[in-house]
Amino acid sequence: MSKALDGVRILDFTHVQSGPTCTQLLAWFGADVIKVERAGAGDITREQLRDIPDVDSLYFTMLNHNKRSVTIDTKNPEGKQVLEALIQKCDVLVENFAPGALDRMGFTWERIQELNPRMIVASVKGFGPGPYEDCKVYENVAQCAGGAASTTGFDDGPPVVSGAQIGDSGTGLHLALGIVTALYQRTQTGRGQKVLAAMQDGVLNLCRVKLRDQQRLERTGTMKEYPQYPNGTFGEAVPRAGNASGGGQPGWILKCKGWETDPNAYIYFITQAPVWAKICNVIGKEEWATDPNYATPAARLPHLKDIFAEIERWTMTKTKFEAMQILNKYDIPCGPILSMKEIAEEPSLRKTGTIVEVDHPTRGKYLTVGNPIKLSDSPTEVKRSPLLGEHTDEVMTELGYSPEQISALRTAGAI
Ligand code: CAO
Repeated sequence: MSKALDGVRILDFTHVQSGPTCTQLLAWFGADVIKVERAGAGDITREQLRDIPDVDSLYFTMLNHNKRSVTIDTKNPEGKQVLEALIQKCDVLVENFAPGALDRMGFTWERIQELNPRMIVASVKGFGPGPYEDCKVYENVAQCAGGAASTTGFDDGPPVVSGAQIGDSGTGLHLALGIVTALYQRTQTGRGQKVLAAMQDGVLNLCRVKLRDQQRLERTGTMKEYPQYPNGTFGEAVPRAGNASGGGQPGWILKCKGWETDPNAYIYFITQAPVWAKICNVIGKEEWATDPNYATPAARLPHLKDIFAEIERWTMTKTKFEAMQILNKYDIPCGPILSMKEIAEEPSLRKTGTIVEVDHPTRGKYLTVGNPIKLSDSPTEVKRSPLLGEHTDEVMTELGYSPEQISALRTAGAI
């Protein structure tokens, strides 16, 4: 079966996590992704957090599936010429170097346009234009600068970063959408364009509801769904909301049977208004369904702490899975806190290809997260990540270099 991005060639100049997340998605949708790496070293993540000596790390293998790897020294004049040939053959150049690195290499937007006016140049940077535009940025910096950390955690504790890589993988996703959009526009204009996804912007986009809350707070001085209401105090900025659900349906994380020894024996429980009477029945507080202090969502807001304490008395008598089973029967929205171990072993995720086992020539078998976006006419087959420079000869031959030229460039240290 054909793939959605068949025929699209990507010059993948990405490293670490944000850029590689983006190009991996494009590869899964069928693009030919040619990852350009530094000879001898490659993407720094190949050797970071290694669990097996001298073998590409899981960090690298899990972010670089379905790509080809070529090694080019792009600071070597002959290496630069190879890169120019690649620019002429590709549709998109994706990069997430520190600000200015591509220009310093000699590949300014103007130069790239000269070589290939159809080329789309897509970049992840830490910040957009402004006071921090020259800064190098990693995941947690973006989470802090994008508003996620100040709004995550508990009111009486410090800001907290999330385990979800919203700065890196989140921005990679934003960039991928920018690229396919630019490819679509190119079908009408015939021209390439620059695509920029700044990590601060990507995180802020995911924190959109918190900017909503900032304005609500400024207007009314309070937010009734936050745990600070009614007894705590609100300051000038959106506070950390603990595990509150943040929307119109109050929720909280509650202990389940076994919580004393299992750090993940918890359930997320939402007191959705339409099923309030069913919740009251399940937890044995039938009178709350009609008590004017509890019967309506507005009446419940000042009592949420007590309500969740009462529900927790019930959830603590059940495992998270037992509680799920019972609550689902009544359409009460809830979700178990799943550990990574439980997720890795979950058969339904294996069945859908969301968790995939991949074989690697030097590592052996390992688990990875497959393509979370499923297209009915463009199925994803997850293929192992390339070894460093595995496809240098193959790609050079496709670019028209003869075996003799390839060998001379290798001797010159260009590839
Ligand atoms: N041949 C020769 N040189 C190469 C090369 C190649 N094939 N590939 C890269 N290089 C060189 C670049 O030319 C550049 O050199 P100069 O600094 O002399 O211009 C250098 O390698 C690139 O380095 P960098 O500054 O991008 O890398 P770093 O490890 O110092 O910083 C990071 C890493 C991520 C902080 C930085 O790249 C960055 O801020 N990127 C943008 C934001 C981003 O994506 N962050 C998320 C990373 S994932 O957590």
